[in-house]
Amino acid sequence: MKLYEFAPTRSIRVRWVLQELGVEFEAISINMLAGEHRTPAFLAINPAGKLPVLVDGEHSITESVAITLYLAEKYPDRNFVPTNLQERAQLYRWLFFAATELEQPLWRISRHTFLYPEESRLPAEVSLARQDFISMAVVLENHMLSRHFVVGEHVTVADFVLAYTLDWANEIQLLTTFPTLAAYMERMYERPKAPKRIASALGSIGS
Ligand SMILES: N[C@@H](CCC(=O)N[C@@H](CS)C(=O)NCC(=O)O)C(=O)O
Repeated sequence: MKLYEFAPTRSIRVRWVLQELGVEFEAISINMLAGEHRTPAFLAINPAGKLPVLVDGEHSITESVAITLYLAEKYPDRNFVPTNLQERAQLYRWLFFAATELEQPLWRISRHTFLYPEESRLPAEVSLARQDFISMAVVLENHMLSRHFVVGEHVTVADFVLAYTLDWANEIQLLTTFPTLAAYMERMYERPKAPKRIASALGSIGS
């Protein structure tokens, strides 16, 4: 398998699952700062020009959350996707929650802080998105008060996806009022096979 990645990005979610599974993969770094994700060669792999991409033989998969589910289902022995229908429903719930309710505000903040051209950035969007994140993080904070993992009693792909998303929030000081989420995220990154945190991955670019 080949993982097209760029260290500090959502690629971390996929790398995390691959490392936890202990499967061999070839890591291909696409330097987004150098615009390598917009070259014809990369656009042939993902016409959206986005990372991560997993290539498994003849199959190419995009969308970080979909890739984590694919990997978990390809290697079912680790139970990263619960077999129980009710637990699986909760897994999907929290994966969608991560990608829509938590990640989208974070993405809006990134866009209006440094991704859009300066003249297109709207400061009001940043404060609205911060508020949107906070009101949804309260829901997860309450859910995690007496829990170790987000679904059931064992780690699932939802924990890897959420931990990365919370680290992203932590990078922009959005976890300061969520001690349970901060502790959960730290606990997840203490796992022996955890990937680098975003800050450390950022620091490793070019080294
Ligand atoms: N929903 C997609 C989002 C992928 C995405 O936007 N990746 C960013 C890096 S984290 C990217 O490649 N951005 C390039 C661009 O938007 O031009 C996923 O989860 O895989």
